[in-house]
Amino acid sequence: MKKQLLISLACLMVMHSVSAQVSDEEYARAHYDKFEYQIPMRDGIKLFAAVYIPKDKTHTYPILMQRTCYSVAPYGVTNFPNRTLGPSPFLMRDGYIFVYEDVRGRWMSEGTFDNMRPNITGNDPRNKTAIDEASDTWDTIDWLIRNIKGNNGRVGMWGISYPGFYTAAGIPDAHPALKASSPQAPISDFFFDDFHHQGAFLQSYLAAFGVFGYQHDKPTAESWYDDKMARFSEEVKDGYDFNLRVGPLKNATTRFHQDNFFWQQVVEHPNYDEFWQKRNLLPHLTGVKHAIMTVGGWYDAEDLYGPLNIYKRIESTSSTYNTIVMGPWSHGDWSREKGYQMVNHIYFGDSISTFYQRNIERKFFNAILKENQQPDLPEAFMFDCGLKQWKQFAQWPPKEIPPVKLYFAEGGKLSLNRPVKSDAVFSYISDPAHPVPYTSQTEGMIFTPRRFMTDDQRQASHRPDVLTFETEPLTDNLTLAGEIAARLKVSMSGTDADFIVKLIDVYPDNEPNDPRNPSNIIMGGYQQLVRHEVFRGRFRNSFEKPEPFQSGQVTDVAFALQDILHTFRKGHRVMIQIHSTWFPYIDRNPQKYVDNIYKANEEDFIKSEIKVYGSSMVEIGGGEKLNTKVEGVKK
Ligand code: PG9
Repeated sequence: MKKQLLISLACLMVMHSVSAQVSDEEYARAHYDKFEYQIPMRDGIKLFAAVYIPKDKTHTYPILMQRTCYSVAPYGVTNFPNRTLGPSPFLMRDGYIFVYEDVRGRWMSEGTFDNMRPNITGNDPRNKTAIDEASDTWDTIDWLIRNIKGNNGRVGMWGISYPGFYTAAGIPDAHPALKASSPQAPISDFFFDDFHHQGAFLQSYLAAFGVFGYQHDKPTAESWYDDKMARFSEEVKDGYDFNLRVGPLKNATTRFHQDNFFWQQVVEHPNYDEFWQKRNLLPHLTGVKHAIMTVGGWYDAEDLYGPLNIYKRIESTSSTYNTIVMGPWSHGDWSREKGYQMVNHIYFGDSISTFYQRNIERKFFNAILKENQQPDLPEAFMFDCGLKQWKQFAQWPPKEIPPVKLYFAEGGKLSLNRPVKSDAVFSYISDPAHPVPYTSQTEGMIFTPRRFMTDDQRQASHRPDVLTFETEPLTDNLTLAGEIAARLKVSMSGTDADFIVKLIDVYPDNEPNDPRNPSNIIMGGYQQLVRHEVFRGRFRNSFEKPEPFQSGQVTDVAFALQDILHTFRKGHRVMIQIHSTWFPYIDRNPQKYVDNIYKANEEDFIKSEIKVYGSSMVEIGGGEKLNTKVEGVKK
């Protein structure tokens, strides 16, 4: 008997080591069968879904679903993706029924696409005509539960970025079988994430419009917009120079997007009007009854507002299990493991994504969907990007970390928690013809910029149109946590302006270089971007009703930068930079007030002397809701 036991143990170990060596695709093919369905929605439109079902029929399984505008390819029941099924290899091996669905109007699904389709509040599941992403999610789940054999009646959803939005958009009026949703890097409002930051347009997204601005005329497995993307031919090596030569955004319309319905909508709705407000998901996230785990990256250049505000909104309107995870990641890094985690030049640690996948995400879904338990996870699982360690908090923002106030003093000094005499005036000439580059590295016309989020700001520090303030070297570690408010007092010679505020971690001169850096960049004195935000000054009193500045009049401009958790180590300095152009990350403000910057003419772009008064300051943390005091957005 003992001999047999030993033999079977040896076989098991061999099988395990073999299974550990097979690729995710090979594992999926060996353990899952694939099916494809056209699922009818309440209005008769059919949505295409690819369903992967475990071959082992001795168990029932939860359903884990992703809804996407980016295609559920590969199409065909014999074709499997060359990556894991589901959010991670761990969950694929734990056994789930994985469902991927093309959303309405995209790829193999019928219907008409709408960016961030507005949610119809209280959309009664039996209402036959009113459809939105919540009703499509409800109808899909109802059909799956009734038609997919071997499911255990419990459904989870996950998705990153736009699929993160669809996960969050499925939360209102959720189907009773939906028990666990994990919106990851979710978009919540296109006026504050992706295409805009607080009213300023992200010109670096020009090349992305092709993906979202054309309807397909019928369900198709082939891309119908590739030719539109080709307009930004890859030989554009320097996006700064290319965009500067494009000139005013009205030229972008004629050159690239004349027939792009989404571009036309962006151009015709430059303010936070009803078009954008009804696409804001946050007002609909009330009375949530199932478990939510929102995930994001501290260095996510595309969707940072979304995860933080979806978590906070649900926390303030619902009593359900609601948690947040924020790691040292760029957009979607947590779904990939390269062995070590870097964002541009900055190293954060080894196997951080694997830690998250195995110890956080897997625990969340298995506890709720398999064990019908509440997950043993903290309210906020947050990575301190300065200490490079995970921290757990009972609430976010944390009240236990004291707030920090930063005041601007003469001589480029930044005063820590000590107000300075406020009659100082700092000024610069902002010239749209010579804008501040958003990155120290040349980048072409990319889908979206990412590396700049931890980029070195030394080149910006040397520019006369950038105000730079920094503390003395810290005598002890200083942790900054939570929301950030910039409270500026400004005046200008023009009648409009943007304000970019940046929080920067300045490394000591003796900081060693990092061998992992392919560019072997000098890390001594590196000025690492920690957090930035852009604010289009015309929206200072209302995002819906912009106002010009009165030339020469001292005016308050207060706005929120997104949250951080960053310990500035002993010997480092804290730095703040302020400037008014950041190109081509954001479009240039003419600095002469015009009703619609997308239609401004060359002659509207003027130099402007910007003054920032000494009573300005930046405030970090303290737990109170700084955002609500400064963002001026109707929830
Ligand atoms: N949020 C990402 C994105 C949306 C729209 C344009 C460009 C990027 C994403 O879905 O990947």
